[in-house]
Amino acid sequence: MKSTGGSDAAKRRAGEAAAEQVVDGMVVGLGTGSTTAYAIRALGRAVEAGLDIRGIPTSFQSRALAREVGIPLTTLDDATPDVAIDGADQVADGDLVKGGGAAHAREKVVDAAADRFLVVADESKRADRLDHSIPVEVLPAAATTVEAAVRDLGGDPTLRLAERKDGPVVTDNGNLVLDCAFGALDAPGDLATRLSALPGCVEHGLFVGLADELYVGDDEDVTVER
Ligand code: ABF
Repeated sequence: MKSTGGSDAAKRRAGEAAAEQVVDGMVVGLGTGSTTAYAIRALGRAVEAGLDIRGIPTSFQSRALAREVGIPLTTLDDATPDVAIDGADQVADGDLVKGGGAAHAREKVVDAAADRFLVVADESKRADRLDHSIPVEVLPAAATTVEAAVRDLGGDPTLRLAERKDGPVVTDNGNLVLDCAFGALDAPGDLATRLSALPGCVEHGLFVGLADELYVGDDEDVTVER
């Protein structure tokens, strides 16, 4: 899983501290990304030691990792997550930008459905104000119209390309991603509402007012904010 941002030790501390919140009988939303992967691996070790949980993955990647480490899986059709553990690309005042892994649509569905949403991040993700570009997943047929609408909202959209630049990134849902630069956001909630209203926008990466607890790792410790 590709690693971004701060040190692996800091990510590991955050992920493993959040995993300790999971107890017998829980249904756990399993986020995506390198920090959450530490939580999933810790949960796999706990399952091996006898912890009885079920996971609901948020992406192809997190499903594959959960299966690899032996976490039994379920779906939102059959269970409600007691807790979700998921990473972020940027965190400011409890609000998040997510979607660097193009998994934010399913992440938002699972994270929002959970009774408790635990965000795991290293300290490099913290900001005073959100100014990271906002990933917007769009129906392929709506890419051009959503690009125009994002420009009308004051943003600068760029179609996300695959690493080898031989085509666009295609999400697990078969859609495209526009990375939309808006600069520093004074009112992330307003922008979130406007983006959600665009026809053809499947989901955007602004997670406003969703996080319940923040586990931030550094090279020595983990800070928990509720
Ligand atoms: C997912 O993975 C995201 O929505 C976010 O984009 C990314 C964070 O990855 P990492 O933990 O590798 O920095 O949670």
